[in-house]
Amino acid sequence: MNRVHILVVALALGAGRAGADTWWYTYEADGTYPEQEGWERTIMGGGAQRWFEDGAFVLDSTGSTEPLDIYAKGMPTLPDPNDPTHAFVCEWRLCVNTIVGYWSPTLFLLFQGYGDIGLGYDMDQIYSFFEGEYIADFEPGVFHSYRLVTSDLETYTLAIDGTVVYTGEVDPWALTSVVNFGDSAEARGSLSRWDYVRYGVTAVPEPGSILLLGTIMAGPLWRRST
Ligand SMILES: [Ca+2]
Repeated sequence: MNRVHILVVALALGAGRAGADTWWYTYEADGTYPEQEGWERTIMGGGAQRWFEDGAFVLDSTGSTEPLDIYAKGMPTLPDPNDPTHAFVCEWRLCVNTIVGYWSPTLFLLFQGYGDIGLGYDMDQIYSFFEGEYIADFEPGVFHSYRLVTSDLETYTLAIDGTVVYTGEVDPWALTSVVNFGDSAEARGSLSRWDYVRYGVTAVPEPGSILLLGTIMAGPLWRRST
C-alpha cells in the first residue's frame, strides 16, 4: 500500500469516526455560492436558476425538465451515539415559494455506518423519504427556521421555529457522511429561498437532565399543594 492509499483510507475512516470532537459549519448565503465555500454542486438539465435576494440563496428549478441542483458537504466526525451530551445538529432557514409537483426542495443527512434522513418539501408539508410519510406541516411563502437533532444516530427530532414538531427514526443505511440540500427531485421543481444551512456536532442538554430539572422545579409546587 503506497502513501496515497494510506491517506485515502485515513480520510475515509475519519469521515465516519464517532467521538467527542465538536465542530460547526455554516453556509450563510451572503452572496457566495455554496460551491465557493467547499460544497460540491451536482446538476442535471443545466441546473436551477440561481440568485441572491435579501441575504438568501434563491434556487428556481421550475423552468427545467430535469431540475436537479444539489449541494453536498461532508462531516469531519460524527457524535458518539452513546454520549447523550453531544449531538449532530442541522439548522436551516428556508422559504418555499413555488412547487411544481411534489417533494422539492430536499435536504438529506447521511451518517456513515449509522443511517440517513431525507426530507422533501411539499407546498405546506414535509415528507420523510425513508420513513415514507408526511411528518410536519408549515405555512408556505414565509421563512421558517428548522432544527434537526440526533445524538444516538437512531432517532431524531425536528423543530420548526423553536417548537419540536416531530420525533422520527434514522433509516439504518449510509455509506458516507454528508449534508445535501437543494432540488434533488427529478422531473419536479421548486422555487425556494435558503437563508442559511448550518450543521455540526455540538454539546446539547442531556434529555434526562431536562426531565430532572422539571422534577426539581415541580417538586416544591406539588408539596405546597398537599
Ligand atoms: Ca443568509
